Amino acid sequence: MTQTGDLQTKVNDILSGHGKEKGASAPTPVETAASQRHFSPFVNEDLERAVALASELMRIAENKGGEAGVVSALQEIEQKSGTEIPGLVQYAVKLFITHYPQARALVKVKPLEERQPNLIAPSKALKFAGEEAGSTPPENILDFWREDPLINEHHEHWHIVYPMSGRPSPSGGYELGDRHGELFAYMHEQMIARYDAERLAVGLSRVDRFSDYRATIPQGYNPGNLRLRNDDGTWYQFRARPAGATISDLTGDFAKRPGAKLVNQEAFRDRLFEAAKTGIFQELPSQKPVKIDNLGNTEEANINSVDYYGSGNEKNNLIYGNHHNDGHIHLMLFDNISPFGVMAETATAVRDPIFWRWHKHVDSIFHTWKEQQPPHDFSDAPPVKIRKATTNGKATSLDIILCRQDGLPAEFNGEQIASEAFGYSENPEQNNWNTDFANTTVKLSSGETVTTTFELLTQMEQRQIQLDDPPETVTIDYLSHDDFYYFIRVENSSDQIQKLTVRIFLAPETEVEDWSSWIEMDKFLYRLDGSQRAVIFRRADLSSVIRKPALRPEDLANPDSSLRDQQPWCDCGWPYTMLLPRGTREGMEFRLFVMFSSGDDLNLPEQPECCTSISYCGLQDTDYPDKRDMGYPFNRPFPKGISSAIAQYDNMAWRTIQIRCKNL
Ligand SMILES: [Cu+2]
Repeated sequence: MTQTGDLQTKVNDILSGHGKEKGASAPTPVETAASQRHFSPFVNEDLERAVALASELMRIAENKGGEAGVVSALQEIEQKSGTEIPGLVQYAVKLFITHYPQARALVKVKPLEERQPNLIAPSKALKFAGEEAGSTPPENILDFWREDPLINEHHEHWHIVYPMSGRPSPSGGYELGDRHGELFAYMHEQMIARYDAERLAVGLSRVDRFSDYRATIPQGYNPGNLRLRNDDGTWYQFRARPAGATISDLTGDFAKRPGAKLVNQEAFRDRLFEAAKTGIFQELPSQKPVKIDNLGNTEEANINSVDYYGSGNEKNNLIYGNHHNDGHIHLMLFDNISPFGVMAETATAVRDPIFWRWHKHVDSIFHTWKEQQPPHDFSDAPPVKIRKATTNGKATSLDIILCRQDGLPAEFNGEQIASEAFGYSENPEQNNWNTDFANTTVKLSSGETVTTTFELLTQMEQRQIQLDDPPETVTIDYLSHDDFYYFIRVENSSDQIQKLTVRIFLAPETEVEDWSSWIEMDKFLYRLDGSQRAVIFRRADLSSVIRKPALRPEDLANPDSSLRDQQPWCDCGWPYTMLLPRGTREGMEFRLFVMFSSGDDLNLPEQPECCTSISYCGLQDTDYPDKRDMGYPFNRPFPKGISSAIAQYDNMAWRTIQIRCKNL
């Protein structure tokens, strides 16, 4: 085996907890009631210690340099095993690999379902002590979605890329990523918009925020036999949060946290809402204006909070507290009994319905601030025109055209189809510019055909995963969809070249007037010649929100597919399989929105297929690439309504489409 191969094996062993059992004949011990509490990245001092350890590894690696340096760093980490609280060393290794270029060039973090299969198995396969696992009805209808391994991996990975204690660095000066607070707000808000769309599809109402901390929580979550394996080979078993429980004042290890007492959490909550509403952090010794970024930082709370409490639990004179993190701690330890519930881990928290209720509450603080902001002034729109129409209350822009894979030739050139099938021509015989292509089949000069559609298709798929100890194969039901493509027509109203940012969003048809319901689907650059009438071709698998490369069911079912390895950073983002909401068996109406803003908004590297999710993860080692507020234009109220703004401006349009699940 090469040295790099050894290195990869070492990393795999640490992250899967298999290192320590090698050569030992006894089975690994099961540790259900931990004598020592487990690591949680929502506990500031735990994360600070993990970041410090990752930084120490960077220093070791840097001193020696090159591959030998990375080897030395990982040797050091093996010595640390057992000296830190369980779970911390694994987190430090993930931080090190993600944030240290020489390490990520040499080794990969394997997919979560390979590293820790027992942590992502569906609850239906995890019955424990005879009890039904999963969430209580009716929430269990969406267990498949909340428990999707790739969504959980996305959430885990995002927090590794954006640690709230700052990114590890050899010099020890920890800094947050660019616009961390705003992105913390935006990424979680987008997850909720997507979850809301799933809820509406199954007849549930949108998520109800958890804002009354004294109220009982009707939605329970039982993780069953969900467990993770620590780097020392011991297991950590998660505990159920029964329906009808309440949270209470924290005792023991967490008694000195700023928000340990509910009365303090309530005071922090009220002050955060007050700051959001008035636009000023009023209670600070010197008042500070509220911006979305410092509000996100303070709410999380991370090292750039306006009153960060630093490491140590002792400081008790906080004004805005540690609201979001302490909320996770209350909800993972609602009755002060260990072990923790799934809210303790970024790789499991989203499985629990309370995660969504908590984050909807967190989100409502950001929304309160956004509601106070002046509406966008769209007079800075580039001089371009996309046509729109309304027919019987449905949006029917003829410039928004979709094709599924099954409507296109097996091999095709998208740009060529765009101009031949849908484009403008001086020759009236070949001019298709004014045709409405709703469910139409077009014959190309090659003899092949192209069929447009307003129905996108999803389907439930299955794949197998292999559990650990004892080895057992379980089936995961998961959502996926047929590949699809956008063809968007736009006319340059000026004779000047226009560089454009194309922004695509989607919302359930019933929610289109609510700016918080819009799901970002994509953003990218396009260049128009003077007076050009162009048809933009865009593949959905290049979406700015998804991790790259896009993983399809055939990749997920193939354990040998190297596409599945995490290539730290590059592949941060939402899973491609979940790009579309599931819709319904009959077909659920959604609205697809397209907007053009100035191309100066987006600052993308030269290579056209930039690998990361620029929307949810930004770009590595450089500023967030979109100059606009995240979620633009749906990050502000529309005083006269979204429909009227769209009617008024030439640079935006929308179209009603359907999303149908083929095998529900
Ligand atoms: Cu999170």
